[in-house]
Amino acid sequence: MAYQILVQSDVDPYEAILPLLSDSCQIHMWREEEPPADTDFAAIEGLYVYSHMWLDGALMERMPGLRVISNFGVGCDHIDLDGAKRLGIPVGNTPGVLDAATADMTFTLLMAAARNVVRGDHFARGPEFIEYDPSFLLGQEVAGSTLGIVGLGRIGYQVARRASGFDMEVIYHNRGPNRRAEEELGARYVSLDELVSTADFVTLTMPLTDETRGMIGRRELGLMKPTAVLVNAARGGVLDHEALLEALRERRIYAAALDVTEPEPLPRDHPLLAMENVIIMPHLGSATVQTRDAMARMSVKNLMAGLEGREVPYRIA
Ligand code: 8YV
Repeated sequence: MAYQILVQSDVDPYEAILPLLSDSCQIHMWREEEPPADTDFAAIEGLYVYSHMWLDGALMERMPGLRVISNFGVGCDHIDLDGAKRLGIPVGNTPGVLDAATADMTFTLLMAAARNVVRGDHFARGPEFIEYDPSFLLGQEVAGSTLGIVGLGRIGYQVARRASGFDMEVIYHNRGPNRRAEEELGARYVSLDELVSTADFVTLTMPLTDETRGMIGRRELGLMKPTAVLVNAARGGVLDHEALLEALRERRIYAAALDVTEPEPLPRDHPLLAMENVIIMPHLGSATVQTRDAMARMSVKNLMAGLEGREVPYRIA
């Protein structure tokens, strides 16, 4: 008999996912904010979370047969983890497989913002580029500079590895020290204030939690160097967007690059979208074919384990 699963997703799930489930599961789609009115909640055994729609504990409570929640992605700030814990429902995620891709994107954004890649591209295509000028669009030197990583976990470690290839000094701030990064890469633990005031590049790769929400605000941005670049590859909520807008308008930092925003997407008339000194991506950190395939397999493994009554292999709560 097929397992009854609810797939929460406001877009079509990545093409590799549903075929992995279709043999063993009967799939019910949940596309809108609320699950479809005709959902037989009592029958649902598994929840597969694809997009970043909020999943509330109250809803889990309405599914007495729910044995597992599987999230496509590592960050689970859109899931009421406390609610799941309270109900004893294991939640699986996809750590590790997306570290390299996300670190690559973090570094891509760092380089692109430092060296004006997006502005340069627009300029080179536009009507004003009629004469080469060596004084134009001077960026910030990456090689030999200081990188400050806020949140040196798995992804941050990969960012630090990439930085060592660019002869960067790596400082970091975290909940606790990361001995491996210190020993292998010479990363040095500092306070958040020291990090933001001394780094030439600040990259954010921490999870969004009650502690990290709004962690980079007016004060932290105010401490940054006027030549510094900020890259957010974490979640929009860790950064105060109003304060960022001010800092960019007043040129108190050199540039920012955001893979993520809050809300996501930003309203189409949001003033950040009109700024030249910010690069904004549509949350592409882990968006490679290889990583998406690996995330699909891992998240399906978690789901199937829970449905079959086995230990969820990658469990966050
Ligand atoms: C995913 C991410 O693309 O894993 C995460 O936390 O932010 C991204 O890698 C996303 O969660 C899938 O929707």
